[in-house]
Amino acid sequence: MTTMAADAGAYEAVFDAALAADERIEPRDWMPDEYRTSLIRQIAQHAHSEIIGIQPEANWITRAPSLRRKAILMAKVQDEAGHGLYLYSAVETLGARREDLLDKLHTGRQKYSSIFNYPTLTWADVGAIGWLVDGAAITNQVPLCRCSYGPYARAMVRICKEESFHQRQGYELLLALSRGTEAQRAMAQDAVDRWWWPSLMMFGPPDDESAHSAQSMAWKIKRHSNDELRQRFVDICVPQAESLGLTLPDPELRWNEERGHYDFGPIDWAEFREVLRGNGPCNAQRISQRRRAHEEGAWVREAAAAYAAKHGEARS
Ligand code: BYC
Repeated sequence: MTTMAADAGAYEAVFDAALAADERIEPRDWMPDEYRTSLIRQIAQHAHSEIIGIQPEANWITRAPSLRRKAILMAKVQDEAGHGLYLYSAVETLGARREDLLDKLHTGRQKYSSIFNYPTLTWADVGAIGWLVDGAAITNQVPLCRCSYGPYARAMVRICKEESFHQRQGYELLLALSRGTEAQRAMAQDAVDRWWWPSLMMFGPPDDESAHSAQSMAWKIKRHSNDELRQRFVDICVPQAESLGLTLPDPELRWNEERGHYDFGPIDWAEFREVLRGNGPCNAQRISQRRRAHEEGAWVREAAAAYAAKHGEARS
């Protein structure tokens, strides 16, 4: 064995032992290339989702029905931009360059969550996104606070706290509509009907089709499979829908005493695959708007770089 091969073996043993002991892997630690690449893939996709996720909700800032609702929505959207910043910073600790990641997003070489390719047709959609989309995000992301990669896990702690507020504001918004006029209640129900199934798709493909789950779970990046988290989310939502006075659009939804979980109907995976292929209702609009925002923000990036260079703060 060459010295280099012996070194790599020793490093790998340290990495494996750290994972086995549930210790965190930090940026300067040795890690397998595939672990690094998979983390860059997942965290970049997550960061892109946060900033693309701004679009459907920001759409309603100018049309919020009261000053209070407008202030709440603006704060939420600002939080999402902040989540993007934490996550791009986390992915940079793995050696990825932010410009490259954004370029990959803008040219369709990296994904963002399928959920943000659906339109926000009414004010109630802001409530449905908060309740269901942020609710699904929390269910998926709380276990990521225990992810083996330190910077990602730490970013998730703060993100989850903020997402909890978002989920509550969505629930409270829908409750107000559901207890309002008949037209308001109908608007809330229609929004829940449209967002329910896409929210279940957020958890990713079924376990037997999930390309990355087994390896990601072995590396303790993911702690639960896509289907486990999806089931957990359904179980949480059913009683909440009842207290909201709204129904979920699934005639097969019923409590299964033996499993101790709610059974639910089949998910339209053909629709999910179409959205991932770029053929969802809003894919083209989301990307063109993102590209335009990036181009229009060029002067800010140039000014910041010039300022940093002048004050000796330029990053290598
Ligand atoms: N949309 O092997 P799999 C939020 C891709 S919430 C698009 O199971 P993995 C927010 C997957 O990337 C949303 N693509 O993958 C909330 C892979 O393709 P690649 C963001 C999806 O990684 C409110 C392929 O399908 N959250 O930010 O083991 C307001 C096979 O899947 C989706 C996160 O990103 C999807 N729904 O599991 C604002 C959480 N699902 O990469 C913002 C972190 C799967 O081979 N991410 N794909 O080309 C994760 O937990 C995991 O990456 C996933 C997928 C559970 C999403």
